[in-house]
Amino acid sequence: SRIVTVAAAQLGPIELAHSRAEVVDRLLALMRQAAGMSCDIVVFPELALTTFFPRWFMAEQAEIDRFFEREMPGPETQPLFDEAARLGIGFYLGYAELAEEGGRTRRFNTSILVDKQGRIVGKYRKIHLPGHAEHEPWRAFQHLEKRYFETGDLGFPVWDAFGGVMGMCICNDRRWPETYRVMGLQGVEMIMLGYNTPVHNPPAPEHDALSLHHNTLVMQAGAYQNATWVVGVAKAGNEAGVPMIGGTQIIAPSGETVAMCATTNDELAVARCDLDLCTSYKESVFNFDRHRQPAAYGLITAR
Ligand code: CDT
Repeated sequence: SRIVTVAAAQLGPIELAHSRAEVVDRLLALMRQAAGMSCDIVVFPELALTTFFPRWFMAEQAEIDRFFEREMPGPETQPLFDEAARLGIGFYLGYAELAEEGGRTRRFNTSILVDKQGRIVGKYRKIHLPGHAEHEPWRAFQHLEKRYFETGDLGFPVWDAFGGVMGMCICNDRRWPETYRVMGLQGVEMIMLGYNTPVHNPPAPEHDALSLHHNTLVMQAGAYQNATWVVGVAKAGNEAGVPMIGGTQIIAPSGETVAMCATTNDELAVARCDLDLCTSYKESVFNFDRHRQPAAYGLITAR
């Protein structure tokens, strides 16, 4: 067996007034709890350093850029890397990334994977950006990811780390089977993802009562159909008056949830994940080389 002990570190709300230092202190507390439970890695949510700012329309770029990190690690996030190295624990962290690339400023909804020595081993930029690009005042709150971020340009890579094949995605990506399959085709054994999901979806309020069901449904299906562990981590609770789902959980390659948070606050769900549990699925029902029929799937990439 190849055991990776994982802590899914759910966060309760982060308010607009909370400083980066206050949030990093919460992340450090969860990281220390995880290390105390002999975890190899702690997984934090999407945009884990600030409130979920796409819920507000902001016209001034300077106002928007307050929520972005210009360097990673930067002065306020360095303590996470130092403490991870000291404790010998890795982490996944979602944050808003501002990068100067090709002579222009680019903004992405990003996650990184950091090893037990505090070194960044992987970076992912969110590909499926939900919501809208223009101010829609009829909504109770905005979801302006299409305005504030560019579509990720790094694909869905996987990394050899923590004794296995690791992958990342972010929030809305988890609803799309292609996300898991592209990593599945690279032999992924554990997909880590963070999310910020309002209970209420303004364009489709008829789905609201099913938000937790859909969360579990897509992650369990992705895990089973691709013979991989999935670690899904929420920023939850009533944030700036907007209720966000919890439902943080760790899912085995069988599709079964093996650990789950019980609250919508800062809380760890911990599981000893045997990466070798992927093998029987990868070699039988989901032996891709034997059973997939890519010649019949052309339409998926044709449009
Ligand atoms: N952050 C993020 O991607 N949230 C979306 C909101 C739902 S829009 C249906 C999500 O897919 O959870």
